[in-house]
Amino acid sequence: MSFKSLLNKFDKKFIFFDGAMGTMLQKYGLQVGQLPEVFNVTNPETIKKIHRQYLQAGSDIIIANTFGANELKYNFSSYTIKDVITAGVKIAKEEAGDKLVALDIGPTGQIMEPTGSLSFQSAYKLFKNQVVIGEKAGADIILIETMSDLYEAKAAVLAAKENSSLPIFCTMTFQQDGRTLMGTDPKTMVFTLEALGVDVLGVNCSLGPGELQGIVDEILKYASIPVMVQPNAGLPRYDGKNTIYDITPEEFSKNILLMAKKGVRIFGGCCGTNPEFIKTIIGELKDVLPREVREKNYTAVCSSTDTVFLGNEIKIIGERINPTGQETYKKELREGKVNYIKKEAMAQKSEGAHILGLNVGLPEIDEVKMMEKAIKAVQQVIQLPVNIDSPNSKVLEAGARIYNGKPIINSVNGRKKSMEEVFPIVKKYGGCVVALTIDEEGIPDSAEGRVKIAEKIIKTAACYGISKKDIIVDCLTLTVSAQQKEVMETIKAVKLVKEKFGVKTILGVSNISYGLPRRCILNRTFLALALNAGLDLPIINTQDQGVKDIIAAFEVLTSIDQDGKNYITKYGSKSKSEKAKWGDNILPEVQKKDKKGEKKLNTAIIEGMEDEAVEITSLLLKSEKEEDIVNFHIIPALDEVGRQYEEGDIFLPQLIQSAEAVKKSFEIIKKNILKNGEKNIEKGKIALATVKGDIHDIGKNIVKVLLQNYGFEVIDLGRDVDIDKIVDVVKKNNIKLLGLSALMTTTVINMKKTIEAVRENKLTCKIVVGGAVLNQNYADMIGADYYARDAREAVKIAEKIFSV
Ligand code: B1M
Repeated sequence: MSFKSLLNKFDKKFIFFDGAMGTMLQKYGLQVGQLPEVFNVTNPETIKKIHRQYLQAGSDIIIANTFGANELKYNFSSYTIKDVITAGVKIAKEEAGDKLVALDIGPTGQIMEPTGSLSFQSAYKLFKNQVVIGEKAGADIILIETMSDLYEAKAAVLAAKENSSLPIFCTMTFQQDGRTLMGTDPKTMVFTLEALGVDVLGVNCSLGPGELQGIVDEILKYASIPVMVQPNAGLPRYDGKNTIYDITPEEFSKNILLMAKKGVRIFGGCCGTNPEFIKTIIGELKDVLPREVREKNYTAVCSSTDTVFLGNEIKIIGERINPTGQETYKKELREGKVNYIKKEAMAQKSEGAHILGLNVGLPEIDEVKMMEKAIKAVQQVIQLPVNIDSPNSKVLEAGARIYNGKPIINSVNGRKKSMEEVFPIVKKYGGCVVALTIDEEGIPDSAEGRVKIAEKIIKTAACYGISKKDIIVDCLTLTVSAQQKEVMETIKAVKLVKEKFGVKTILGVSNISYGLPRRCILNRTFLALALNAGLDLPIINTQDQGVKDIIAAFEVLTSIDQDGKNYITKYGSKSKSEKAKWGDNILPEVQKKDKKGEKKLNTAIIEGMEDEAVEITSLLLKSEKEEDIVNFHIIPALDEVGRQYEEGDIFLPQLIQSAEAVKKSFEIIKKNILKNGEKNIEKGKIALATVKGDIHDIGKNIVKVLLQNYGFEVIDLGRDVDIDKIVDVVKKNNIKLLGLSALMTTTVINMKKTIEAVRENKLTCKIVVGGAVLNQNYADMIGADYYARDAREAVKIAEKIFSV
C-alpha cells in the first residue's frame, strides 16, 4: 500500500496504533533474558491474544512482534530472524483482518561508528534483511522506532527505502533533557528524517505523555509531514525489583487530547500501556477533528545534534578544508590522513564558522573513499553541518550517504547531465543543494543570464520533488583581476535571484581577489556589497576578523540583529564567557595555567584527538613522571570534559571520543610504568572491579597498573561486574584485599550491595573503595574498610595490609 492510499483510508481521521507488546508479554510469562520475538514461533497463541485485545480496543494498525529481530541479537538463538519475523508478521496479518500490520524495527543494540564499532554499512545490512523478510511476509508498513541514534535511524530508513515500497514511519526516543541519548534534538530529527523521505515521523517510548508535550511542540513546529506519538504510561521508575509505570489511561488520554489539538495525527502507546489505554484515547478523541498537516517553509541543514537555519542571520561557511593552495592538506590527502581535516574543522568552528566546507578533490586520489573518511572524521570532532563540495556526483553521493544529519550538497549546475546526476542524490538522501548558475554555454556575463539558469534549475528540481526552499543559488564570484566588469553582474544577479525566486544564496567570497595584493581589502568590500544584495551564505576564511566584523555590523545595520544585541555581546564586553563566545578564549582555563606541554595534552583529550594524545604523551614521558601526567594532565582534562557534558556543551559521542583518547594515552603510560616497575617481587594478590551498572574503568585501570608496578598481583574483574562474580573470585582466590571502583551516584548503591554480599559470605578480605563520586564519609557509610582518594593512596593501603 502506498502512503497516499493509506492516508486516503484515514482521511480526516486520527490513526491509532496499538500499545506495548513487551510489558504485555512479561505479563504472559516472558522471562528476563528471553528473546520476545521467539514467542512468535513458540507461543503464537499468546501473541495472537495480545493483537486481538488491541484490535478490540480499536487499533487501526497493529505492530508485529519483530522489534528486536535482528541478526546480532539472534546470533546465538536456535531460531533465525527469518523464522521469527515471518511468523510475527503472519500472526498479526491473520488477526488484523482489514486492519493494517506494521513491521517493527528497533535499534540494533550496538553503538555506531565512529563512537562505537558498528559501521553504517553493517547496520544497513542488518536492517535490509529485516525489511526484505518483513515485506515478503506481508507487512503493510515499516515502523522504525525507539531510535536514539539518528545515524542508526538513517541506516534503517535507507534500508527500507531501497529495498521495499512500503510507507516508512520513523520515531525516535528522547530523554528528559529534550535530546536523544546521542544528542539529537527534535528539530534536527525532523529536518533529517523528512529530508530522507520518511512518510511519518515522531517520538515513542522516552517519557510519559505529559513530559513529552514540549518535545511534541517542537516537532510539530517544524514538521511538514504527519506526526506520530507513542508515549510510555508515565515516567518509568524502578522500585528495586520492577520497572513501574504510574499513570492511568485517563491521565494518559488527557495528554493525548492536548497533542491531538496541537496537530499530532497518529497515536499509540509504548512501554507500560495496554489495550485499556488505546480504548480510552480513542474514546477521548472521538469528537475531535485532526488538524491538517501544513508544509513549513524552513531552510535548514543539520549535523547529528544541531540545526542551522538558513535565511535570517548570515551563516558563515568555513572555506579552508580545500586542497587549492594548501600543500600540507594535499600531502595528507595523498597519504589518506585526516589530521588536517580534524584540526581545521575545530579551528574554523572556534573562529565562528556555522557550516564547514569540505572538499577533498585531488585527481590522483580515490575521492569517493576520501570523502567518506573525511566526513566521518569531521563528525567525530565537531557538530557543525557540512557543505559537501565536489563537482563529481559519485563523491557527492558517497558523502551524502555516509553523512549523519542533513548536509549541503555542493553542487548541481544548469547542465542537463549535472541535474540528471545530482537531483536523484538530493532526493534520495536529503539535503540543501547549491545551484551554480552555469550551463552548457558557460557562465553568462550578464546577471539576467545567470537568473535564467537559476530558474531552469529550480524548475527542474521541482520535477524531482525537490522543494525551492532547499535550493541555494550561487551566482558565481569571478576574479576582479581577470573579469572586472562581471563583478557587479554577480552582485546584481544575487539581488535578482532573491527578488524573483525568494531562494537562499551563496558565494565563495575569496575568489574575488585572486592575483591582487592585500586580498582581504577586496574580499571585505565585495562581501559588504554582496550582503546588501541578499547574500545568505558567504564562504569565507574564518581567520579574517575583518570579514566577520562586516557581517556583525551588517546584521545590526539591517535590523537582523535586533537592538544590536549580538553586536554588543561580541564587542561590548570583555567578560570571560563573552570572550569565549567571540572565539578569543576558546580553550578552557584549566589548560592555560599548566606547565609546558600540558596544554596540548589537555586539548588533545578534550577534543578527542587520539593520535595527538599519543604523540604528546610520549613527549611528556621524557620529562615528567607517569603519575604526574595522570594527575596534572589527564584527570583535569577529563574533569573539563565531564563539566562540558553536564552543561550540555558536548554530547555522548564526544565524551566517548575523549575517553578513547585517554585510553590510547594511558596505554603508553602503562607500558612505561610496567617497564620501570618492580615486576619480580610478588607482594600479594588483589582483586579489582568497577561495580555492577558502571562502565567507567579509566580510574580503576590506573589503580591496577600502579599496584602492579609496586609488585602486587592484580586480578582485574573488569567493569560492570556482577556481585556474585566478585564474591566468587574473592572466595576462590583467597583474596586479602578487594578494590572496588564506582563513578556514578547511581552505582554507589551497588558498591554497598557488593560489600554486603562479601560480608554475608563471611569473607574476611579488606575492602578499599575509590572513584570520583566517593569520599571518606561515604566509604564509612557503605561499610568499606578503606577509602583511597587516588591510585597512589590505593598502593599505600595495599602496602599496609600486606605488610601485616
Ligand atoms: Co561518564 N559520567 N557516563 N563516561 N564520565 C561521569 C562520571 C559524569 C560525572 C559526567 C557528568 O555528567 N559530569 C556522569 C555521572 C553523574 C553522576 O553519577 N552524578 C557520567 C555519566 C552520567 C555517564 C553516562 C550515564 C552517560 C550516558 O550514557 N548518558 C554513561 C554511563 C554508563 C554506565 O556506566 N552505565 C557514561 C559513559 C562514559 C564513557 C563511556 C563515555 C566514559 C568512560 C570510559 C571508560 O571509563 N572506559 C565516560 C567518562 C570518561 C566520564 C568522565 C568525563 C571521566 C571519568 C574518568 O575517567 N575520570 C566523568 C566526569 C568526571 O569524572 N570528571 C564522567 C578520570 C579517572 C582517572 O578518574 O575514575 O575518578 P576516577 O579515578 C581516580 C580516583 O577516583 C581514584 O583513582 C583514580 C586515579 O587517581 N579511583 C580509585 C578510582 N577508582 C578507584 C578504586 C580504588 C582506589 C582509587 O580502589 C579500588
